[in-house]
Amino acid sequence: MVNQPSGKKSNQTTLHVTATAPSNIALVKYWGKSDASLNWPANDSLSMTLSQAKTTTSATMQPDAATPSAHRMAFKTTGAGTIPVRDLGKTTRYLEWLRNEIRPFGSAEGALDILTHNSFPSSCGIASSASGFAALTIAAAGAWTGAKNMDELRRLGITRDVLSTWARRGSGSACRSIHGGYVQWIRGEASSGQKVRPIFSPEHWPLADLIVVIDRGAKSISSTEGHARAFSSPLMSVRMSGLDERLKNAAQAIEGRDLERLGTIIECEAIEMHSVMMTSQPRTDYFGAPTIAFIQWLRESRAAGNLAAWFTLDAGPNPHVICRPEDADAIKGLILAQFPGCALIHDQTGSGATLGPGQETHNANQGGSDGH
Ligand code: 2P0
Repeated sequence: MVNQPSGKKSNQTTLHVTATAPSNIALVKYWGKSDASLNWPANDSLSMTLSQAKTTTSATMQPDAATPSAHRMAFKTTGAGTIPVRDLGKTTRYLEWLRNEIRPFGSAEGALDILTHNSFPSSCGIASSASGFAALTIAAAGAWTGAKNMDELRRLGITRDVLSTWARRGSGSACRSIHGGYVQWIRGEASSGQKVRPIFSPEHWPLADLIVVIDRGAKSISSTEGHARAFSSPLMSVRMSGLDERLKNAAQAIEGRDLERLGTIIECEAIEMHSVMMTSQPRTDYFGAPTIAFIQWLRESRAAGNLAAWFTLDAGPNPHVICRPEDADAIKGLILAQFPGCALIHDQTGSGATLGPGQETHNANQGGSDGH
């Protein structure tokens, strides 16, 4: 439970709002939890918030729902129209938990119609649970309290810190997507002591993130399951012992805008996290030969002086190539010439989640074009 305001209630006039939340790429990773039920991480992490890869979620109060928890949800997809979500379990449980958190800040009654759209294809190496739960949290808070934008939420006492604390419960990495720029998630000595802090603004050091889609297949092991396996790896204790120092060094590299230093750190970090994954019981392999071929090519090209770019990896096979924005187009050209079958998403440092008035009307129970 976050700090509560002194009984201030909203007038609940706005019933239709749209939240947008970007994904984020971890530079120092969250992998392993001290308490899975609370998404309390085993270590601090540090991420860069993106801008192009984002989730847009609109929420509308249902005027005539059978029960307050009869939420209706749909995904807007590219090419297949609007698809009702059939398995509402995890999201409905989260929304009911969230409703109890929001109640002290304003009315949180009634069921919601929720329509979600990702700007990026699923399973492409972009953390959709981060942007998804961040956008859902903000949209539900807006629809339930009647707040039309982030300022109005803040006036109700629902600050970015509060939203981040809530979103974390839906998916750990979502807490970092509420904020912009470079964001540190501090685990604290107890779960209640966690903090999420934007430590450098996007303007401090804009960087490009070229997401190379080597493999579009859905990953076979969910991140939540992967987290649960992490401590079975004999490498995990070694990893834990060095992470504070690594995060400090990464923050210093960002402060000094030292790309070579940051790049060296993030490559080591990504390989170490995946080494933990591959040595967990049961083992968790998120990439294979095509990703290794890409990494080798990138490192050889860099060593030959052809590009100034470093990779990191999420829980999947698709590398994120971090480089200076002014070099991004040329590096894109080199990647696509070498790997012509890959798709590439050109992203960069972004400024965090937003809330605005609803942009369209919808009915989550209608319009499903493929009966998914
Ligand atoms: C991260 N990842 O720091 C790391 C790096 C993937 C690799 O956070 O169980 O979807 O919902 O809290 O946040 C992915 O895990 O897991 C993740 P849950 P989440 O971004």
